[in-house]
Amino acid sequence: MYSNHSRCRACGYGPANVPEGIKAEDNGQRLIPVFDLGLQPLANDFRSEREEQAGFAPLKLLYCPRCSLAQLSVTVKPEILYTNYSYLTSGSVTMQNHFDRLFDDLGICQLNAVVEIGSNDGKMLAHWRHRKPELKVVGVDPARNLAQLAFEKNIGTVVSTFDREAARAANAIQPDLVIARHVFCHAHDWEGFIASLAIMGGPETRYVIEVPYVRELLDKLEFDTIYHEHLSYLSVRAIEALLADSPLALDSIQEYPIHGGAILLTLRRKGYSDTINPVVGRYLSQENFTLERWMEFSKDSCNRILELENRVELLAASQKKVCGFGASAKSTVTLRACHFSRKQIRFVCDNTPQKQWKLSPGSDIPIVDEGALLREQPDYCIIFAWNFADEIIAKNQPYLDAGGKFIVPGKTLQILPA
Ligand code: DWN
Repeated sequence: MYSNHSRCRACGYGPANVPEGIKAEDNGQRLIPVFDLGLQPLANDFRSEREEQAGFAPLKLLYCPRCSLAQLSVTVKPEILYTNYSYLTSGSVTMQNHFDRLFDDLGICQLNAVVEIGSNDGKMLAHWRHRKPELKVVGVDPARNLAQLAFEKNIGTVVSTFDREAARAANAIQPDLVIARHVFCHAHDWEGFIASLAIMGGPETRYVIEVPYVRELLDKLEFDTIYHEHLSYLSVRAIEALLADSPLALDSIQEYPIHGGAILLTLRRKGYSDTINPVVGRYLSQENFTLERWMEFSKDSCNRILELENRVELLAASQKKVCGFGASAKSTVTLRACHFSRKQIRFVCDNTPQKQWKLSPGSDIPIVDEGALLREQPDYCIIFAWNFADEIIAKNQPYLDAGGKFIVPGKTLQILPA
């Protein structure tokens, strides 16, 4: 199901896979454990009561003292995680607005062809082609079930994990932009990923990678974004370490609030431009993701988990009904970290058909439709999809009007209305 990972993906620091406790021949250079949630289910392994779950794997974060990259201690097999994938790119207004911002910021209107790596159900490519009907698009994604949904939108998908062969196939449309949104941090073979990107397009092609920014994770204690799909937690410094010996160079960086705070890295072929964008140097000088910072994150995150666990236990003890909203990967992490079962959380509402009437991974908590919130009118509802909290609160005003309260997890726990 998984393999152990002990050598830094960005800079190669650390031994080959030498078992912990055995002195490696290379003077004991090791990645340092900084956050450990123990054995955890796979965050998107939503199964019905009758189906067998994929299993559990260690969820432990390791820190590289050389380039500061944080990365998981194991790599779960991609075919287990993604062949039949429950996560659909959100159809929310928040996400549609993000697609429009990217369309404008990346100048998609002036382009002929776009390849998306990790294209999921083709939602973004379909949105962009709706704005520019003559845009040639193709996706790359390993999930057969999602490729079918993309096909129904008339979006072609190379059904494969992204590699050189998939890149050659997608390159048939000669893309002038290749975009990978929230997929690079899922990649185990970084060199292979960058080499596969460079197979596509031509001298002017832009390669755009959007990933959660580790500064936001540390600042906002986003511990629930740490799960087996996210193998690495990206800093500009780690990307620069990786690109040093690659055919691509970092050309520009933008930040967006999506998914709790993301950076958009634009890469170009080396030699495209002889001017170094000062923004890269600014990020490198500002980044300070030290071991001490990570140890503080771990302590503060454990306190956040305890605070939510105790708050909900008290509510359950006083016979209050509590549910969740947003059966996200984040909800799986939080429900397990807080040791919640149906005793504390009656159900979790979600609008994803592939998740409904199944169980939150590793628990007996059922996932139900959004309408259950009004039908059951629980006293409290925890918004696990906090990255969409504004939109979720706005669309559930009737629940609030009937006396319901939202609990919004974050660096500090919020209860609305106060
Ligand atoms: O990297 C990843 C990020 C980008 O997305 C993937 N590996 C996994 C996934 O993480 P997630 O599951 O935490 O993503 P979301 O988009 O935060 O999940 C939101 C969940 O909430 C979805 O299951 C849909 C649901 N939802 C809903 O039921 N009603 C969301 C909204 C906005 C709603 O109104």
